[in-house]
Amino acid sequence: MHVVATHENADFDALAACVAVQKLEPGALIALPRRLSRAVREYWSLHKDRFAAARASDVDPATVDRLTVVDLRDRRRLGHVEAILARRDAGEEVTLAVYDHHPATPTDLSGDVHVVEPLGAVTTALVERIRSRQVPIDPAEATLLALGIHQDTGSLTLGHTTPRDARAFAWLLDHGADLAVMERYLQLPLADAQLAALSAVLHGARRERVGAVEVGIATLAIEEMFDGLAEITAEARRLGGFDALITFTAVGRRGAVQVVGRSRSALVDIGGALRALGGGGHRGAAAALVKDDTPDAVAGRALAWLHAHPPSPRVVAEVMTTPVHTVAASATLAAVAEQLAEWGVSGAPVERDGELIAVLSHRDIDRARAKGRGELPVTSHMSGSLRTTRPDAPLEDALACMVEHDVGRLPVLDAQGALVGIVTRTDVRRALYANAAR
Ligand SMILES: [Mn+2]
Repeated sequence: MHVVATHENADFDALAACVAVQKLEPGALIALPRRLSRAVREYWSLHKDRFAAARASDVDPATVDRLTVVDLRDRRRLGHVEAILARRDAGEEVTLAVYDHHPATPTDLSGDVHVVEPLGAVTTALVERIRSRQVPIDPAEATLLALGIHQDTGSLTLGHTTPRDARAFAWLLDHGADLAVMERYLQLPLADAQLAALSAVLHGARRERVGAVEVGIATLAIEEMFDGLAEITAEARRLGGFDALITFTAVGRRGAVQVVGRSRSALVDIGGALRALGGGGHRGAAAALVKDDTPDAVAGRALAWLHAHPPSPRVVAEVMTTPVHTVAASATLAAVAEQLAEWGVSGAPVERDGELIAVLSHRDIDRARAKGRGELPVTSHMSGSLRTTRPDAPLEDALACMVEHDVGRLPVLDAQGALVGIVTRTDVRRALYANAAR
């Protein structure tokens, strides 16, 4: 018998990949883990009669001669099929296929068929095979496969999304994937227990400075495990404006701590921090289950890892323009316009007696000259208050300052107050787009 297995708390990418294997290999049986994520459980209760599946615990390991694992390959997280893997270790005829898109861990399985690619969703790799082998799929199947890609890529917006994910998704739309059904399962309203936990996380999270970013740490204690801790962590990170948020939830009295982390993946490698706790995941989304410990102790270990691997966001000094040309407060607007043209810049800080008093832009000057005031000194047309930044300030802070005060140039002052550079909209944009591509 051919069995397809995936990780506990199966999400749509995991379930979709199982079904995709079944499309490619008719006769394969999906061996479900003990827990499904909340949205997948809702989906499954309405669709289970469409697919050949059983609980992994109901599968007799002695009957299995082929095992395919999808959306993971870390053996520590495959306890529910461990008996099958043990038979393979013992030299019995069990072939193993692996389809995954997670970063490597030391306890990874190596399959006879081994497909591991850095895709946004592992479902993408399987959809590509369905497509190239021209395996027919119906709209309901297309919808499930599209849900897998949708959920694991944050609807094609998360940093690890690839053009291949988008192409596979488009192909599924061509094959009848239903957006209304997808929306239904991607936008489940929170249950009461989840709303209470979300509010507790938002109110109780403490903000920890790690390097130049802010990491939220929230500890919770609940009587019984409920679904959606991952959704809550993701929502709380977004709503609370954290660069990363990790929730540590003590479940019941057994001393197990469920850890869920979410981050802006370009900034913080939350997967690395949670792998250090024995968990798994991506840079932006990860989870771990730690037994026999307390939330505070586990939080301490996660923070220690992050401090040892501090996120290094780009700082102003990396992108600022230097040296800076300044103009004298006593100069006329017309003279400054000439200077700016000569320097090839569109604005400059204004100095009086060696002190920075304002920033003048080409636009300010054009406006004044249009009213025939070109011969007035620059001090007559300086608008707004002076905003500055520092060389070691995170670029995000400089960007926030520009947006909040609607200014296009920030003079950069060192700790002694000396002007060492200037950062412009162009500089910030260049860094912003390069960052997104990383
Ligand atoms: Mn996945």
